[in-house]
Amino acid sequence: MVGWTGFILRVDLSSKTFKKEAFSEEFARKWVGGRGFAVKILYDELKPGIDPLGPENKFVVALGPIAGIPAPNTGKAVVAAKSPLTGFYGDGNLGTKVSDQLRKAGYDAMIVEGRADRPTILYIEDDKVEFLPAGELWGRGTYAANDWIYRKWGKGVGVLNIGQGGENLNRYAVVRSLEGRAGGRPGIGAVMGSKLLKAVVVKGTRPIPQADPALMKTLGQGDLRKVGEIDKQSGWSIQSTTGVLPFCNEVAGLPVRNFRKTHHPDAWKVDGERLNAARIATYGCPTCTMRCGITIHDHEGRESELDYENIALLGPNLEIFDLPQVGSLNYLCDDYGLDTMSMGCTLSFYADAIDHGATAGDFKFGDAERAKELIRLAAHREGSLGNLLAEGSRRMARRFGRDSEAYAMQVKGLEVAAYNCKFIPGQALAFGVAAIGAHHREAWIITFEIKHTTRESYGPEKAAKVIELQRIRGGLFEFIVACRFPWIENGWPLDNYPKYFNAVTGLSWSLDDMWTVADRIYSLIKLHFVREFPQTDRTADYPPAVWFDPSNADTEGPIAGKILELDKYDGLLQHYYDRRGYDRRGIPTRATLAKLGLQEEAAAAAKFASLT
Ligand code: PTT
Ligand code: SF4
Repeated sequence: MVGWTGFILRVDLSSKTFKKEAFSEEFARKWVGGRGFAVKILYDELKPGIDPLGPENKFVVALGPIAGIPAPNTGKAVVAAKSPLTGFYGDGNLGTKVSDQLRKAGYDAMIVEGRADRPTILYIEDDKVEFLPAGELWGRGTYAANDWIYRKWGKGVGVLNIGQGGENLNRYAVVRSLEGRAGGRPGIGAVMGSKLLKAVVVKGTRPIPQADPALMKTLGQGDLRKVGEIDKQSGWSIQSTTGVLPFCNEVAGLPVRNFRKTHHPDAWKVDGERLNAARIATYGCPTCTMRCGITIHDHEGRESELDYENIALLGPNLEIFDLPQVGSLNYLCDDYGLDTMSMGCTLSFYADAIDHGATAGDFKFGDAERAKELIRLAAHREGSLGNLLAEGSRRMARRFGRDSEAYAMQVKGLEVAAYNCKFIPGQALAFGVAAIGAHHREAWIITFEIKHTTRESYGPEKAAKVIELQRIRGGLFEFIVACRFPWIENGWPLDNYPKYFNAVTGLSWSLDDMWTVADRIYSLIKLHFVREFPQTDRTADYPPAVWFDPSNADTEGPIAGKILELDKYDGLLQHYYDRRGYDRRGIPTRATLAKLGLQEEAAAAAKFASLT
């Protein structure tokens, strides 16, 4: 086996021991890496029903065969665990030097088990693993923790760390890395916190194994240059992801006021042009020539890195149209290590619930100062309100009752990304069937749907497009482990990725081989969900009910009087199931599982739920 290091590092925090475990060539070929490795490991090793915040959960960091090798945007890593927010497999993908450092240390993945007896920093250097006291770092924010780590070990090390959000088991706490990177939306930072693991620091000194290093060097370095040149011509990095904001506003797809409204005349105040004009610095992940991290001075004068999702969900969604104030909310989320997207949706849900009499409270849309205080409470689980906010919108709605779950903007417990699907059926489906809950990573169909098809259609072409995008976005880029932006934003051809994969592994895979792995991963994540929720049915794949409520339709603008229709959405969902080979409950059939080589996994699931 070439192209993989062939080893996983298994660390037990309870006993302070570690093992270097070899994995088989069959495992490597079947699951490739990243999300593939993570879901297979967690499916096999976690007993169904365990507490995600208990010592039985495992924190996995997984890399792919091209992770860390100089080639377009390979400086990424997948972090995964059973999610405290959703109750089944959850993961995220973040830019970090861990991508190359862990591989140079000799591992393609790391599994962290148990629970430390005191706050700990895990230090890995090649074959050495140390369990160091986190002492003075516990209780401090991610920026201070990162700086402390850089001072101690230098800037070359790979770092994953958490802030007060993860320490206090906020259910949507993220893992942070570098100056502005964050990943693991479904509470993977809280899983680190539950293990008293403040940070992982990695240093590796060996070469990453490659079948044809000379070919990979020519391909990788040449293509890095080309991607950088394309980016300069396209100008994408000028506004980066925030370039999409005026489009969403124009087509009535922006989340405003907890997604009640779809556009706003003041949206321009927080758009990509304003962001670029306020730019003070630019950051990027390792091996990237597109560098999309734009920072501005926030309201308090601190440096804050903003993307579209962060701006839309902490800005217009809360009816805040002051960019420095949005920067402040974002800064706090980054420093405390909270997911900006779930925090934004949780705050907007809280304001909406107060408006609708589901609870009493003093938070109003547009109140940036109170929002800052609420973020602090949520990060520290301070008081009953902090404890409530730290649970995320679905648990809050279940506590409030009064039909408030209809407007808790989440699917399977994960808050939705910043695309208001009141009348965008394909994107609503993409959220409904996203593997880990409503994440736009899986399929981002909105521009295709609005620019290239009929927006009104609930036809099979949209289900087919969602699957095509899931295979690329939620599949290929997550198991090969590279950033998808060169492809999605600058049209870098997909067939480059099998070329890189083949150069490092010596195999001759095509994109079709990649799609098989992607489908296998999707089916296994679904089995993970089914094992945890055996009574599940197709309603688990429905988006928030408010998008089907005629009384919630816009009264003016491009989609006035229009709203999603439930029976038609259900038909679109069926097109998706038919194409995927899932039954009417949305569970892969035995035949589908057999085709993907998942007979053993099916047998494990069949002990808990009936398979057809
Ligand atoms: C991702 C999610 C996103 S997706 C955003 S903005 W985006 C939010 N960013 C947050 C943040 O910042 N701080 C914070 N405290 N919470 C945040 N939560 C949100 O997290 C990210 C980029 C982006 S910016 C996107 S789309 C792409 N995502 C990729 C992906 O998922 N896979 C992949 N192979 N390539 C990707 N490239 C792009 O990476 P999660 P990052 Mg993030 C500050 O991980 O859990 O998936 O959540 O990783 O290194 O910050 O890069 O408009
Ligand atoms: Fe990171 Fe942005 Fe580069 Fe992707 S394009 S690797 S998210 S800096």
